[in-house]
Amino acid sequence: MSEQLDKIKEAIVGGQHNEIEALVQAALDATLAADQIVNQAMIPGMDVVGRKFSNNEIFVPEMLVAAVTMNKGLALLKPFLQQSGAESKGRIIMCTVKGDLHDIGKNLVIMMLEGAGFEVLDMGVDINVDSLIATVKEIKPDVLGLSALLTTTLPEMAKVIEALEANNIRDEVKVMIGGAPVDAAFSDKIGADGYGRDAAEAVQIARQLITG
Ligand code: B1M
Repeated sequence: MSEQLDKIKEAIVGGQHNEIEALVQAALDATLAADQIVNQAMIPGMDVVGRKFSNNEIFVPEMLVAAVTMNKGLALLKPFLQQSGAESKGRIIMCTVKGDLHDIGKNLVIMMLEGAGFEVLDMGVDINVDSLIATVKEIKPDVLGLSALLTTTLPEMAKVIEALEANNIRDEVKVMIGGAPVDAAFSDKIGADGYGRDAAEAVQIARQLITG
């Protein structure tokens, strides 16, 4: 069992995008759970990629191929991560903040939220404050979810909250934040309503924020 997870992790690290689907399918066939494949093989693989990048062992192109590999694997797992189909538990807008192109974590959070019955509008990546405010006014979501992976884009989250206040709509929407450099202290500091460490926690926080 762990050999299969090891192979998937290695495929992510090595950017083996032609092999990942067969490996993931083989793991599913061996009755490994989708969340186990994601949390015990794919995300740890991305962490290795990040460490290698920090150590100058690999560069942006390799990181990009690892991301392609990850996305292909996740696409195959998506139906297994989403087995709800129940009526909407609430409406959520999700995006990655301005200046930040990382979307794998955001997409994983969206998959889990949808799987838990939330209706999610994915605005994508590199979303500026003005278009976010306009969309919040139009869609009136219960929760606004912001993702950031770069320390340089974290301040964008605070800007969004300031803009909600300036537009007098701060009380109308809960703000949930997440991403590798985000923590509870940062969330408190900028006045967010909740912080999710990972996709599973994001679902719990969204539930709490909506049900009160
Ligand atoms: Co970039 N990158 N990257 N990258 N990248 C990191 C983030 C980095 C830590 C790598 C490193 O140096 N070790 C580093 C940031 C350093 C820092 O700011 N301190 C970095 C850098 C520097 C860069 C560039 C600047 C590199 C360059 O060009 N010189 C550049 C910036 C581009 C930009 O955004 N403007 C860049 C580019 C890229 C690629 C495009 C090549 C690619 C992204 C492709 C894509 O996303 N489509 C990429 C990748 C793949 C990574 C790493 C290796 C992996 C990220 C990832 O997908 N992780 C990353 C290193 C790392 O994180 N280990 C790195 C897996 C994902 C499932 O986890 O996104 O953390 P994560 O999401 C988690 C939780 O954080 C949480 O739940 C998710 C599931 O558990 N979560 C939320 C996320 N959002 C949430 C929202 C919530 C709640 C929970 O509520 C709303």
